[in-house]
Amino acid sequence: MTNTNRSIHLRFTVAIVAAALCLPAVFGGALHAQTAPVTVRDAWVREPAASRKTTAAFLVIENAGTTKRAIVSASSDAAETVELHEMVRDGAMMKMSPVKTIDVPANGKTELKPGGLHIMMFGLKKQPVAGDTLRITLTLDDGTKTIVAAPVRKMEGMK
Ligand SMILES: [Cu+2]
Repeated sequence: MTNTNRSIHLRFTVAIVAAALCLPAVFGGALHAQTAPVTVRDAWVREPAASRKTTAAFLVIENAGTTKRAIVSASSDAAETVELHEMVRDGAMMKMSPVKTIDVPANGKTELKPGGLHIMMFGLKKQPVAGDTLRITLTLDDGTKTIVAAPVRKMEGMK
């Protein structure tokens, strides 16, 4: 009787240890599978006018996966506040408006560009000039983060 109980208890302990050992491997695998399909390219930051503490960043985000993804937030150590923005028509004027998310379709891409979607940076800590590189972190709806190195460039005309 005592022996049986002991044996059951031992087996139970072994099962828990096995589960604990397996979990990180399974979790890590799932994270990797979700993270890999989303990539960012052609990131850049508009050089702000000398006295301005605000600028915008642009990039192309591609999703090679079969699940729609979305950028849910952005941050940067170069700015106090970073927001996701779009340009919307207000009568004859275009004005900026914050958006909650920027969708990236499955097997597709989303372009953030002047006159459209962009990443808004407020309260720049150091005045960025052409040639600098700012680091921006994008957080996706699956919780993964992508760090983007965005060179600062002068705006070439208006698009
Ligand atoms: Cu904006």
